[in-house]
Amino acid sequence: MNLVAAICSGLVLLVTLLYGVVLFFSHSPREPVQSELTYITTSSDYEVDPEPKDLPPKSQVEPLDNIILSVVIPCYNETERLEKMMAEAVGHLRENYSDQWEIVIVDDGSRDGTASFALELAHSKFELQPGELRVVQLVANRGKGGAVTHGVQHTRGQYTIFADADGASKFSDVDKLIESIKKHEHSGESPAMAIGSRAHMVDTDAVVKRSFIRNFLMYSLHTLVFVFGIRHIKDTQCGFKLFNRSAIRQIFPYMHTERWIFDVEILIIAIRKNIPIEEIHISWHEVDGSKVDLARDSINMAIDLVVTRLAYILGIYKDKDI
Ligand SMILES: Nc1nc2c(ncn2[C@@H]2O[C@H](COP(=O)(O)OP(=O)(O)OP(=O)(O)O)[C@@H](O)[C@H]2O)c(=O)[nH]1
Ligand SMILES: *[C@@H]1O[C@H](CO)[C@@H](O)[C@H](O)[C@H]1NC(C)=O
Ligand SMILES: *[C@@H]1O[C@H](CO)[C@@H](O)[C@H](O)[C@H]1NC(C)=O
Ligand SMILES: *[C@@H]1O[C@H](CO)[C@@H](O)[C@H](O)[C@H]1NC(C)=O
Ligand SMILES: [Mg+2]
Repeated sequence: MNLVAAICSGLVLLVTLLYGVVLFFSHSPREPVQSELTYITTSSDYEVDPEPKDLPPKSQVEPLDNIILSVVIPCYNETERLEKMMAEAVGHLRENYSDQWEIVIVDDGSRDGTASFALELAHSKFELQPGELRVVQLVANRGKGGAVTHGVQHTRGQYTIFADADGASKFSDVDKLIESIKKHEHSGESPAMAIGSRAHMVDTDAVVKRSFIRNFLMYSLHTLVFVFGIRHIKDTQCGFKLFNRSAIRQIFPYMHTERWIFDVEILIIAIRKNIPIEEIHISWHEVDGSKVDLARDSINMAIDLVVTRLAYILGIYKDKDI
């Protein structure tokens, strides 16, 4: 009897301790400040329009202004890499979506002038129409997850994709992603998402040429993700993920993780809510200038991964309004 009591109190202590540790490492993202709910764009005479305008509100069900595709680009110090990516994206958007698209740049507290650089490109290089490129500036760096979470909730399109500023993914593959979720479309909510996958490339130059340590960390992360329960998705980390409006409404208001592991949290929420996920092979190439700091970020990623998973199990993170 005493033994049972001892085991029970031991277990209670352990769970309490675990709860405490997970709570300690859990994230609670801050609300956006007023200026982060506005954007800057170019004006009709192609001058940069410094007057900030209000972003569309969060829980919008229907697309606005006939926009089909919104592209969210999280940027942190991207003056070196953004131009090439934007050239590819703008070219494809103009050709395949005429004027029914927008690009939302979320400048995550860059200190190299990424925001004005993007507007200058929009103005003098690509000659974009007002509103086609919107720049949202976060007052302080939140991390890629924070920037993406904020950006995708204030887009206008029927579909929204987030894509990396380095142009590592071939932008025109977005059409394949959209095509793949159309079969899930039926009357009513029908949330759906499609994610780019590099899983077919693990044996090719693009991956093999990465440093040994980089690949070692990649495989360790894959193993950890697998152990922590995302089994049927081969590439969770690809920065090329597309959502329809109801998927955005069901996933992003509930996000917590602001750093690299946010990709996994998106998938955890989607799986918990039975949102269909299409994993689509895309073309992808390694681009220099990575913002991932291997030593620091891989430890943080491992912690975030375990914490995110346990926080849902322990009920510290919730993905429903109660
Ligand atoms: N918002 C935000 N975005 C970031 C931050 N760090 C990186 N990014 C963005 O995240 C995207 C991917 O960053 P990369 O540095 O290309 O990451 P990577 O090492 O290439 O990682 P993989 O593409 O997954 O191999 C880019 O658009 C970056 O600008 C950050 O602190 N905040
Ligand atoms: C979309 O772009 C591709 C090239 O990536 C092209 O082959 C295709 O015809 C375009 N489709 C439309 C509808 O413009
Ligand atoms: C971002 O750019 C600024 C200014 O060039 C620099 O001081 C800072 O260290 C950069 N941050 C990162 C993480 O590259
Ligand atoms: C996506 O969400 C919208 C809600 O705005 C819905 O009308 C549409 O049918 C959904 N489904 C797909 C697969 O696109
Ligand atoms: Mg990259």
